Amino acid sequence: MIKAFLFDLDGVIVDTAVFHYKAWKRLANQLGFDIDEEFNETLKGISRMDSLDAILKHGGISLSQESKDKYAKIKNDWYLELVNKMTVNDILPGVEIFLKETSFLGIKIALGSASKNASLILEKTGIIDLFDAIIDGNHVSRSKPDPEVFLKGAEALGVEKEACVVFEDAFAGIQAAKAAKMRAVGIGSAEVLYNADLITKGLFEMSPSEIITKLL
Ligand code: B16
Ligand code: MG
Repeated sequence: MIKAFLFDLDGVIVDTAVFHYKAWKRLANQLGFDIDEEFNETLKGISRMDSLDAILKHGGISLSQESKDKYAKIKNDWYLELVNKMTVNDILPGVEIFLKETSFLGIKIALGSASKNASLILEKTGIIDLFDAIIDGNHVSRSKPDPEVFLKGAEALGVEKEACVVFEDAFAGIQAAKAAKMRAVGIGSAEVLYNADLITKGLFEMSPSEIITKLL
């Protein structure tokens, strides 16, 4: 029996990866090096500080914790300039109808994101009320692939983990879902997300009922 759907944010509900990329690239350029789109792929689903550590390593730079905190804040301010311009038009195709149909089926909905800006993004895009629980980077101490974010989501919804389905676009996110003993739907390519139970290109491709049928 499936009772809850837990959604990652970036890459599943909205495409904020492009904003993260612009802001991180600007920071890297200010520090005297560059990052490309291929490197940016490795940052998907990774927390802000872990992303900064990976970028600094990529640029061969070592900084004190104080400087890292300063640069993480500068990047986030640039990122928020872009997030603050988001509207309903930034929701990925099929997402709104998928969430409404999920709710109609009596299935609970939670967000399970590494982002500390998740609530702001859901407010800007006008879909925050469709979520029964929001677990984000402000509520967890361990990043995906640790299952903490999804286990806390199930707990907040009052649903046992075996009855939860996770929707994720990042390899680390599918690993987190599997570590939580949940079913995982990968949004993206089967080559990258080979550990998912089911793969789809996006929430526009299958209805919630079709997904449940395929998973059971
Ligand atoms: P913030 P998700 C993740 O979102 C992004 O994929 C990742 O690139 C970002 O570093 C992380 O959130 C933290 O975001 O700086 O806003 O706290 O895919 O877990 O929804
Ligand atoms: Mg993601």
